[in-house]
Amino acid sequence: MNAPPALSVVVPVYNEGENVVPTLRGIVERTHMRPLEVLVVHDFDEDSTVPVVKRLQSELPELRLHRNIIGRGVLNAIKSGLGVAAAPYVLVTMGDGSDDPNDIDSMYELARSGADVVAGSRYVRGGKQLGGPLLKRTMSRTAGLSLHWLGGLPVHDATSNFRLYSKRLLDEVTIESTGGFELGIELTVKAHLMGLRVAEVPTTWRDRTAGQSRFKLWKWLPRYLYWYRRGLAGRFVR
Ligand SMILES: Nc1nc2c(ncn2[C@@H]2O[C@H](COP(=O)(O)OP(=O)(O)O)[C@@H](O)[C@H]2O)c(=O)[nH]1
Ligand SMILES: [Mg+2]
Repeated sequence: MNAPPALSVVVPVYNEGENVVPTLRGIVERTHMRPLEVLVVHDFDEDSTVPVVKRLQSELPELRLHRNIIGRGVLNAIKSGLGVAAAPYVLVTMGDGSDDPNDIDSMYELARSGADVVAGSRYVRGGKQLGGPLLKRTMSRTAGLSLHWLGGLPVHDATSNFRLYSKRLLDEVTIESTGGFELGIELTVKAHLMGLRVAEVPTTWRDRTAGQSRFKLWKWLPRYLYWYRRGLAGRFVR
C-alpha cells in the first residue's frame, strides 16, 4: 500500500480544459510536501477537463480524477473532494489558474504549526487581486477588512476559497453552505468561533484568462451576508 498523502489538494473544475494544465503543473511543481494527492473534481463525464487530466496523469502521478457524486455545482464538488481527501491537511484551490501555487508551501507550514484554517489573503500587505468585476472585488474586500477590524477575525480575507483546512476541523463541523463559494467564509468564521487558530498568507489572485466565470454575485449574496453577520456577531458571543 502507498503511504497516505501529507497534503490533499481539491481542485473543482467545470470545463477547464484550456486552463487546467498550467494550473495542475503549478500545484505539483511549486510544492515540496510529499506524498501529495491532487483531486480534480468534475461534475459530469463529458467535462472538457477530463481527457486533458487523463493525458497529464502519465507525467504527474499525483493527479487523481474524482467525479463529484453529491450533485452538480462547485459547492458539491468541493464537498465531494473534501470527503475523499486522505491527508490530515486539505487545500482547496481553483482550476482556472487564479490562485498562486507558490504560496502553498507557506500555507502548509502554518497548518503544520497548528492553524486549522490558513487563508490565501488578497487584502493583507503583500497580497493582491488582479482583474474580476469591480463590484465583486469591492464587496469581497470590504467584507474581509471589516470582519477583521470590527469582527475580530484574525485574517483580512474572508471570501477567497484558496484555503487550507485541517482534517480535524473538517471532521468536526457540519457544513451548512447551500451553494456557490460561501464555504470559505463559513469554515473560517466557524473555526474562529470554535476557538481554533485561523492564519493567513498574502497571495495574489488573478482573474481567469480563458473561459467564463460562473460566479453569481446576486444569487449568492444573501448567503454571504448571513455568514458575514455570524462573523461580526462572533465578537460579542465569544
Ligand atoms: N465542479 C465544478 N466546478 C466549478 C463549477 N463552477 C465553477 N467551478 C470551478 O470553480 C473554480 C472557480 O470558478 P469561477 O467560475 O472562475 O469563479 P470566479 O473565479 O469567482 O469567477 C474554477 O476552477 C471552476 O472550474 C461547477 O458548477 N462545478
Ligand atoms: Mg475564476
